[in-house]
Amino acid sequence: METEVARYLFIGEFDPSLMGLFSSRGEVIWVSSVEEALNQTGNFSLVIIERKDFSPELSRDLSIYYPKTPIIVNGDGDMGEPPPSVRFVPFHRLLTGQISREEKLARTELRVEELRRVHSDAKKMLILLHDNPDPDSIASALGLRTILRRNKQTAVIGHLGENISRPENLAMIELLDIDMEKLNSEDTKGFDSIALVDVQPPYFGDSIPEVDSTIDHHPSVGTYNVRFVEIMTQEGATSTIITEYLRSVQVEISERLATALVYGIKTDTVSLNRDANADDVEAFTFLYPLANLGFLRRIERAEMPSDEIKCFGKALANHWVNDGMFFCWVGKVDREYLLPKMADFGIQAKGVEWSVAFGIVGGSHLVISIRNVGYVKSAGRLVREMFGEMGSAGGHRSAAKAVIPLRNVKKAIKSTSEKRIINWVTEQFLSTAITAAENG
Ligand SMILES: [Mn+2]
Repeated sequence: METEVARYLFIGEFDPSLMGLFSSRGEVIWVSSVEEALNQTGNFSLVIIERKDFSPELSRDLSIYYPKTPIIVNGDGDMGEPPPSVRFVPFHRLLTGQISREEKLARTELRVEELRRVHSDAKKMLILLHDNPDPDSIASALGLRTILRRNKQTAVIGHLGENISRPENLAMIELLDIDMEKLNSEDTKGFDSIALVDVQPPYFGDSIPEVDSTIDHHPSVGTYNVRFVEIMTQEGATSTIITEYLRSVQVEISERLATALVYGIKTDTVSLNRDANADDVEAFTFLYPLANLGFLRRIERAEMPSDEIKCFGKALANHWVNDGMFFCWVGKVDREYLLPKMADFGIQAKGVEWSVAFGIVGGSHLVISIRNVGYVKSAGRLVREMFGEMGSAGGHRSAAKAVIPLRNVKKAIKSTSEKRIINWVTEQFLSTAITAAENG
């Protein structure tokens, strides 16, 4: 088959730079009048008309001469409805959009340079995650290591707290061959600098040394001093911030890193459904073609052990709904991931605006996982108000959790019996939800 060279017909007074853009793609013919336009021979791939030269009559004449050629007019909605096969496109706005995108990237690049300087002197640094590393935090750590041009010898990815338990997270770590170290607070002293991703210094209290940089999308709690801080609460995932960083400095994003970041954005935004904004969608769209979709599928259908499925089923069967709130008591569990899974499930119940799953994790902490439908009071704010004084509590608009040491529960309600805890948590939510509703 013969491949035809693209031919563009410009009618009217155009900025020569615009034609410059097209001449790299094919032949450009530029005429100033309609008569000239209708005197051309051969066919065109596209006709482009300046707005003041356009009229419906002209487009009709052109369609007779060039019946298979689409027409684009530099114009917008105030020119009325375009005739068939004509599109109005405001060129100046297209160019401004592109320029503001470049401006944003250039600005981000300056930030990345600042971040690189903060860690440049460290021989060995630590990228520290919160105690229950989730895909967003793991992917962000990998991305940060790439941004800082480091490897597993010069930048250790670590976390305090328990072993990772969620099957999907284990599958992610295994399939993508991610090296993570479980540390205690003494270990954190052995590094030349510390970077936090997806978490902020107050989370750790006094258990770690001074932090050098923080990148997060959770709201700030308390004040702290770090040399570099990037908090973007409008983003659905820290992976989105990291992706923008990577793009601004034009480093190559490996298949492994792209897969991790896609999964990070996907889980933190529940497949772009929860707290996702245009940046998350943009980052996701950029990464998706670079990711290994086979791995992604295998991570997402990671296996759950049979005894946990039984526990899940039993707890769900015993759920109760009160005032549009779904409650699910899970009892004693070893692995925390069951709670958010159940809370996610509960929010799908009919007529429900809030979903609360709670239980005792590791025999020592009451963990409460909360979801809402998104248009009610912020879940993060609600749990901070209710439980902020007793333990760690926080999250986003539609997803949050509280972790309260059992000894603090005992102080508050003089008991740690299951029945008392269930009643207490239920009452807390029902009374606070009522005030939340009154305040709109
Ligand atoms: Mn996150």
